[in-house]
Amino acid sequence: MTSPPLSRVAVIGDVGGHTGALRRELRRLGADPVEGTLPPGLLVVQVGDLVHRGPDSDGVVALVDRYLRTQPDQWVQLVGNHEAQYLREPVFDWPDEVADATAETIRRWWGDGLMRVGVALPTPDGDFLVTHAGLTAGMWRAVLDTPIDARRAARRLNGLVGRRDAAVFRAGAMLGRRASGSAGPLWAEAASELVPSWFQTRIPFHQVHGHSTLVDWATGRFRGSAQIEDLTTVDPVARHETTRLDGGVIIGIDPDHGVEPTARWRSLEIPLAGPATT
Ligand SMILES: [Mn+2]
Repeated sequence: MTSPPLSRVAVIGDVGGHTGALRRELRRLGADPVEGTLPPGLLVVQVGDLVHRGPDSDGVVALVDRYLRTQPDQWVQLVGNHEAQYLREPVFDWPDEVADATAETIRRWWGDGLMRVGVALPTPDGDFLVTHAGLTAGMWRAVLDTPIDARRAARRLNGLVGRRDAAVFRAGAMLGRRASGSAGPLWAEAASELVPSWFQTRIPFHQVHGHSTLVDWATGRFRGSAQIEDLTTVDPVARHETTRLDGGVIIGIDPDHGVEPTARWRSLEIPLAGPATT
């Protein structure tokens, strides 16, 4: 049996244990979260941080596990720093923990290669690289050896797993370190590390990331330098932030859910021009 080609992608930002918010968005995209089916032609990419903050991390992981089991060609799951807490020695304190079975599911995804570091998406507007926190210029240069396209970048990022884990999991300012243009793809902070890292270097392809935001949505104010604000367009309804750089755009899509879910947010929907690469 052959499936129809995938014609569109929805990149879903951080979920943070909010099953209701994830189900609602999937339903809007034409999925049936009860039956666990995705509409033909739709690829879902979730950027990681499925768990913690909200009330039902276990439910979120179970929901995603169902899609990964039944429609693995239509769901790309990326790893976030919150999933990483269950893959290695925890690097930060977090008040709530997922159930043992949920932690096992997260480890199984990682061990089976069902949870990736990055994915490349060809679109009519050029190729996008999607990672949890974004690919910094320092990581692109020193660890990946300056890949010129998103497909190579995704392959090299995923190829680091098990060989150069320290680079994959490299922390940054969010763990109290000095802001670094070489922070890793699970940790780079958008305002202080990711976006500024590309100011001196032409960005070779577009990027989408979750993990952190340029705008403090509680106040509506930008974090970081005035330069970032000048280059960035904000969609407050979708909670998307698009920064135009020389060579491409960086789009942040973290809805910034807290203990309560964000009321209004959306996935980033883009037409697909070819198969995704991991
Ligand atoms: Mn994160």
